[in-house]
Amino acid sequence: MSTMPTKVDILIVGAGFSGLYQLYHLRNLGFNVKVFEAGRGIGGTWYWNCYPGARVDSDASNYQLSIDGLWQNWSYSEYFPDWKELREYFAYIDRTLDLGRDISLNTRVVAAEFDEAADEWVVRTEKGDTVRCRFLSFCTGFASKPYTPKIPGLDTFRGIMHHTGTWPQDGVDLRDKRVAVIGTGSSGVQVVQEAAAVARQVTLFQRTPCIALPLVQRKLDADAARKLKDGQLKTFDFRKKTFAGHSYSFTDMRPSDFSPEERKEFYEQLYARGGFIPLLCGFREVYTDDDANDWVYAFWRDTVRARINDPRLQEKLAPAVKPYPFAAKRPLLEQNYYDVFNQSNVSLIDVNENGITRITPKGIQTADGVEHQFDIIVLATGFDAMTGSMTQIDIRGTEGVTIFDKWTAFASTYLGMMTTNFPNMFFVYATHGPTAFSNGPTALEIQSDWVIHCIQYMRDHGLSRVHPKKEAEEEYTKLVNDIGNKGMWSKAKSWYTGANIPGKTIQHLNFTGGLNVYADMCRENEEKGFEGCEFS
Ligand code: N01
Repeated sequence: MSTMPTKVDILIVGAGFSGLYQLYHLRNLGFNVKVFEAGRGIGGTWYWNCYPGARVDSDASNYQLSIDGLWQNWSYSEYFPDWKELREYFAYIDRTLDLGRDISLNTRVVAAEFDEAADEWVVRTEKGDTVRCRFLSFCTGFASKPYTPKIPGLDTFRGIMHHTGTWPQDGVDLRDKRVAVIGTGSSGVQVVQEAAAVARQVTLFQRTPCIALPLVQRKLDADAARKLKDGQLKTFDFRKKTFAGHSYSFTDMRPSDFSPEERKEFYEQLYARGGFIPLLCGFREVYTDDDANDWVYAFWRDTVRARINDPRLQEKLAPAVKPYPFAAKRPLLEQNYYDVFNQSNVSLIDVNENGITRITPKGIQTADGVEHQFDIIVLATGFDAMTGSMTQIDIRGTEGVTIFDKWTAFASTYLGMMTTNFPNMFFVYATHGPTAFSNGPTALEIQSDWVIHCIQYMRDHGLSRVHPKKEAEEEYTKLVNDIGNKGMWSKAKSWYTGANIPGKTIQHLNFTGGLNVYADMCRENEEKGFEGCEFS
């Protein structure tokens, strides 16, 4: 791959979907662009998250870039591809678009400082290399800073212990092992399913039950793939016009339009279609109306309980009383998660009743004094999401302020892509974008197009510096938080609001008004000459 440059027009940090999309387009516009990637391979999330069972929850036709010449010759073999196939897709992107020559792998950016005299960023890597660039684009995603809770004795464990977000590239064999999984988010659920099939014993340490919807996996044979391809251009066009960037969206139907039996039948049909369909094609009122939310939760709970034999586990996994509003935490997708708890090799410890007191050399000790012995401990404990991907880097803008200093008390951005005092710096699929509420490729393409056009505009107008006006940033940040407050996201503790990280300010970190609304805002902003930005 690429040799280390000393100066480029644009430096992109991260070789996931966003980084590759931007590299391709900016290079075609004649800019000198390089990508620095911390991993030894491209793929971003799909490089790091190679834990057993890792799989995307967007469907095949939506989980791809819309670059012409790329989509025509690629088909996934499953409707919800796993990490291995996603890596094959990334390799295909690399080959087809000849991107590798501009990507430096194994190159972690640790610091960046804005040189005010030159209007340039000076970027430093972990190995001590320095590169100057006019524009700096963070394509570091929303989940690149893993979170590990400070459990006493963590470093004393003598078995194998890994966080799902930094899983060893050569894998860990779970066969016939005693496996502990801490965490019940998307990562924990996927590991449990996979481990249950091969491990001698799987013990899940649960703090909060997750609300997982059926994935409904399907193989995509040649005929199915051709059908998706026939509709692909329509999919790319339509997905930008929907709330969550998928090729389906809410209808105008309300719970009151249905009798209780019809309502149930309607949701059964949505469940049978799988994925996020029940979430995004059901009643929109679920997000604002307590009764509608209660009804959908009860439907989910009863459907799940019917799959679990043990009444104690029914109550643990799908409690009678809803633990938080339906969809207030990110819903996840499962294949046989609830069924595996009927197996004799799978058990659950509720840490609210019997907390983890320490990790020991042999396993995990709980409050009742029992030492549970394990060969492998899987930390599926999530991420310092959204802001963490950037605040973990020493980024210094004008006046010596770091992004960590600026965002620690309260994150503020303009359009979820720029922030004042950090000129010529962009970020996408991150803080204040439609990020967690959208299909990745749709959101990052909308945002990246805005970034690319802004850079192009500056070149065309002979400008060397841009940053958002303070008032514009304040207004946008207020909008993000005002819209967020109208939903029920604050009624659950999750990474949506920073509540999963002890001490982190609780705030709305995503634009929850809908990707379609966000896309319109970006388009109008661009039509008005990037209103709210200050150029010089
Ligand atoms: O992380 P999470 P994740 N003791 O934050 C628990 C994407 N993703 O990696 O709920 C015990 O959701 C914590 O408990 P609680 C996707 O967007 C996608 O699973 O806070 N438990 C929670 O259960 C996803 O939403 C896929 O009470 C502790 C879990 O750890 C996002 O990444 C796959 C604990 C963390 O869940 C993050 O998902 C993977 C403690 N001290 C990830 N501390 C796809 O399928 C934390 N927990 C595409």
